[in-house]
Amino acid sequence: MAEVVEKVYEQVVARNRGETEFHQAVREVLDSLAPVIAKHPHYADDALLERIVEPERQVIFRVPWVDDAGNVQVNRGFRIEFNSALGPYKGGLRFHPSVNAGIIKFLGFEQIFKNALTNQAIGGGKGGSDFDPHGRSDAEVMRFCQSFMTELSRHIGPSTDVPAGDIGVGGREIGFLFGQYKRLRNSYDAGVLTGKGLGWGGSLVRTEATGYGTVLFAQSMLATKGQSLEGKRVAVSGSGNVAIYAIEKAQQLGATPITFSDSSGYVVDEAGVDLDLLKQVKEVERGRVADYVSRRPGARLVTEGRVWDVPAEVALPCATQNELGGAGAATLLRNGCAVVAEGANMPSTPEAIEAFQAAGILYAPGKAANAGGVATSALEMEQNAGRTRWSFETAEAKLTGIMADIHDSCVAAAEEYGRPGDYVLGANAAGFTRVADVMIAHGIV
Ligand code: NDP
Ligand code: 2IT
Repeated sequence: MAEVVEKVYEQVVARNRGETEFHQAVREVLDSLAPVIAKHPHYADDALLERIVEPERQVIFRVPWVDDAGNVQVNRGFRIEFNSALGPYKGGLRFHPSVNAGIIKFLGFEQIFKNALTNQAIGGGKGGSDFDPHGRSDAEVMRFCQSFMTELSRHIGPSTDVPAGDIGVGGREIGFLFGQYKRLRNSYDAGVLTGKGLGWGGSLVRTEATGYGTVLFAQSMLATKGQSLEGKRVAVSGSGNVAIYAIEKAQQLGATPITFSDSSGYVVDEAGVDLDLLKQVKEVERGRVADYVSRRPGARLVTEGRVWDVPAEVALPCATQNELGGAGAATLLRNGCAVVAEGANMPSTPEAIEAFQAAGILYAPGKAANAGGVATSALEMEQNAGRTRWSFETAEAKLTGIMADIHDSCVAAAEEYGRPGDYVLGANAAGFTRVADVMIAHGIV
């Protein structure tokens, strides 16, 4: 059976040359599927595997815009509409200089299975641009977003494709994107984007959802061992949307987050992160982690090595792909780390995952642990369609229920395919079978 998946993998590498992140994401899913296909061989019929690794549509476009100095800048925009079996394509937009087709494809591929795990009616997609918002004025970001949306608007819609935020895309960018979409279409389609502001169709809890969900997932994993987050030291990477609200929920559950980072280094705050200060620096001032240290006695900035060098019982990688490698995993394990839950997408390298699984610690892949963000986006779509607004408590209760269900689906699938406690197999198998069953029902499309 392994040959079937091997052949599909080789084809993916041949067809998508040099797109190493995409190869990595496909490899992980296909490896998990070997036992699924051995038990249910019909999932390999009718080229289903070959179809699921091939995006339904890929859009790549020019994004010209004028900077504050009057110079014309040209970026590249992407939207990969990967799979619409379960619902409209759904997934974020990433603005970061590293963005290329392979990165958007890996994110779109992961999104298919993540979205299936939420049990909501959302397909998988992803988009973005190699535009770097760091150091750009609000006016520059607005002009970029308007140009980006002028092209993207041809391809999206509340029942077709519904983008949201990701790295470099938050409330400010979603506002500019929505304003331009509304102007171009002359239509107030609130459900065309999620992560909107609360005054114009946004959902309470969407801002917090990814970080909160990641910590709730870690708590569910610990509960299987009769433990909780109470009193545990937590190492968090990143200092953006996901990291900030992972820290907030970990604190609410009695844990002590002691680190965060950005691309300039990481901060260790042994007294526990001062969340109000972190939000002020990152969300209000759009500053760097050094700005926190300069105002927080006892906190230190480290510019060598990785946040994983700091001893902690729980690790929450919340920055970017492949930020936690084999060396980081070895250090975490040596220092007694017993739980890793991924707030970011694919932050652990294959070597790191192998080390966590060999050590038998609790390890949750991003497509399960960070699904709370997109799940709450689907709740936002639901509110938009019903022209209604839920309270914070209602939305948070729904998020909590969804994260518990995802956890239980992963546990059940891992047991069904003979690897109890393997959340990678569990997430991939549970997500895949939901999508595959619907693809079969829809015929060869
Ligand atoms: P933000 O842009 O809000 O924050 C990203 C953070 O990660 C920043 O601290 C940034 O530092 C750091 N970072 C990004 N790229 C790099 C890099 N190449 N090297 C070092 N540090 C880096 O993004 P989010 O918090 O929204 O996203 C973080 C992760 O979570 C991503 O993997 C994203 O795909 C994933 N995710 C996000 C969801 C969401 O709802 N927002 C949902 C599910 C997953 P700096 O500013 O210096 O670049
Ligand atoms: O990776 C992700 O799941 C996201 N960036 C959120 C996607 C969404 O549509 O809310």
